[in-house]
Amino acid sequence: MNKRIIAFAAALAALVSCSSDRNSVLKVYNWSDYIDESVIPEFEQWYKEHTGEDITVIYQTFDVNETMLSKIEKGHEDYDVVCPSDYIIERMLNEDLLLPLDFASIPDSLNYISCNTSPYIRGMFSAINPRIDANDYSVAYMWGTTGLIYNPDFVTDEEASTWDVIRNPKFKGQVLIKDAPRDVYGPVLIYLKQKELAEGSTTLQDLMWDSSDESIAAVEQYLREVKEGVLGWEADFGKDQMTKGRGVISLNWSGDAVWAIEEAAQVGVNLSYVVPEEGSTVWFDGWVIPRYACNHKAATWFIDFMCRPDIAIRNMDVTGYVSANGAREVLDSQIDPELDPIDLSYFFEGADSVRVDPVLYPDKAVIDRCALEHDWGEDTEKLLAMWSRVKGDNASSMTYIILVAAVVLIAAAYFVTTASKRRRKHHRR
Ligand code: SPD
Repeated sequence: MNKRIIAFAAALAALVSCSSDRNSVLKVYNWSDYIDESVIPEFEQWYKEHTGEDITVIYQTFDVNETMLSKIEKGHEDYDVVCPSDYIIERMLNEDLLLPLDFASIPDSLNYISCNTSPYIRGMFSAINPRIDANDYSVAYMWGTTGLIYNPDFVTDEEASTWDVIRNPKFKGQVLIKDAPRDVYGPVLIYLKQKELAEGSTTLQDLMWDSSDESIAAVEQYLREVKEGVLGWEADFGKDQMTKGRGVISLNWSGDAVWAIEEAAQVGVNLSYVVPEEGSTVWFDGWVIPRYACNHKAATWFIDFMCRPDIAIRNMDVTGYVSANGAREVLDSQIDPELDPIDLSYFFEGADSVRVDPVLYPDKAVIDRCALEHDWGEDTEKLLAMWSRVKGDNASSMTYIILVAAVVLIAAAYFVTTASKRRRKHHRR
């Protein structure tokens, strides 16, 4: 039986197993810190107002793409809407885990999907999967780059202009690395292949497909050196650690950078963000309806609601991430006359000189040195194994220290008790 038949049979079984009360429940599974949570009850009201039906949203979060994927891929969980990143959307399409989107049921006056049809976003979504157009199965939510948040009081702009700063012994114990294997692998490989990139014997795009044993081994070796100076492999606490001044460099996403820079400024900590000169990844997270979903109707309406420009602006303001929404009012909401103008014409028509935060919306020159990650299929296991080897050493040395400490404590307690028993015996005599 091929994969598609298995997936279809499983989906049929899932649909049959959807209980009747699922019509009034919508299960949303999103990244943590990735929404203004006040929009959720508003969606419930809006849905009731326009469909006459009650809906209760069960909202759950994840920190790592792979956790979310495994729940659906292996656990067949009945989430109605989830928000994977580009290369995971690619994989879910390859494994037939997504349902095509159909907004025909939503009245024209309430259909906000067209706001998300910026040619740039549509083009990038078409590039997600070379075989299947991801635009038919997903709607972009937020997007950004991978780069470095740094504290310019300790790290110079020149030092932060290269990925190699994460290995600089000067910053030992103050480096935070995102616990996201693909998002770390890409930049490190780009750094290691600078010479080949400069010579033209490889391209950024080629590197996004490079799952060779040789490249994985080179990245592993490099990360083992980086690890000497790592303060933490973080899923979501890096931005906070930077804000509190505990870290001075964080390999992170642009949205976390926007959040951290704003928070830090309020407590007098200076932070900046850069996409290093060697190049990086540009990423897109999009709403999808997994094959095992039970409430397609509410899922479709939820995705539509997320595209409403005022909702998109609120989600941006709370999370620091940049909406994929191409509506002019979204751009207008971000204009700040005190900022230098940048070229955003690739995203908003005619916006070749707009005063917006370049961390939020990367300038065209930054986008030109970034590439989209791709699904490696079964080779992903090799990457995940490498990642646990690199991080796992930490856990085992820590486990070892705890074990030794426990043995020492037990032995000490034993000797103290035995000695005091002996003393008591001696006194009694
Ligand atoms: N706290 C929400 C973070 C979501 C960022 N998604 C980035 C994915 C890059 N592959």
